[in-house]
Amino acid sequence: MALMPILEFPDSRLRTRAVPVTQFDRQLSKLIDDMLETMYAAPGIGLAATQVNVHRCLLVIDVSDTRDQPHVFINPQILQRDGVEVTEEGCLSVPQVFEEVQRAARVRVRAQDRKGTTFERDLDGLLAVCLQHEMDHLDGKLFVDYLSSLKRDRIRRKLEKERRERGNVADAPRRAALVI
Ligand code: GNR
Ligand code: NI
Repeated sequence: MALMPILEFPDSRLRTRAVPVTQFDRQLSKLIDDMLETMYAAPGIGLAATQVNVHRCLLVIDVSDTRDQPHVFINPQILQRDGVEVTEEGCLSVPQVFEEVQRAARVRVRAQDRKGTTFERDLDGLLAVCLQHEMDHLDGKLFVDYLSSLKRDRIRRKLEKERRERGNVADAPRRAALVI
């Protein structure tokens, strides 16, 4: 297993659109395990492949308090959205920034598991919000895109300044508190 570096806004690679996963092999299984390890270590409740610079339609989530209920979604598609929910979101690719975002409260998703088997699930609560946040990453979209351009520019300048002060070291230590 290995930790993978997480790209940070405004890195243009976060704008890449992911392409479908077609090979359900050992290499995919290792990527999933590395993404789960990276998500738990960060710590975060979700991670999209885009954030670790792998531009494939794949994401992992664990919203459990016990951090022992991993979910893997490969080639996810939302079949139905219902209701509206506003949640204060954070993102491992936009560290230390928390803002309210409005999303569907419930979603029906179709996806594949690590073996390639297709399944459908109804999600609500944080799991539904997190799935939508992760699926945005696969489309090259970030939660700050829902904010005003003024706010987004402020966030960009703040993160660029912090990065300069850290000396532009891609992985200088910075452990955030678990973002929920
Ligand atoms: O850890 C995370 N917390 C979170 C909180 C509210 C809504 C979405 C998220 S996802 C985020 C991890 C992350 O950046 N995933 O892409
Ligand atoms: Ni994110």
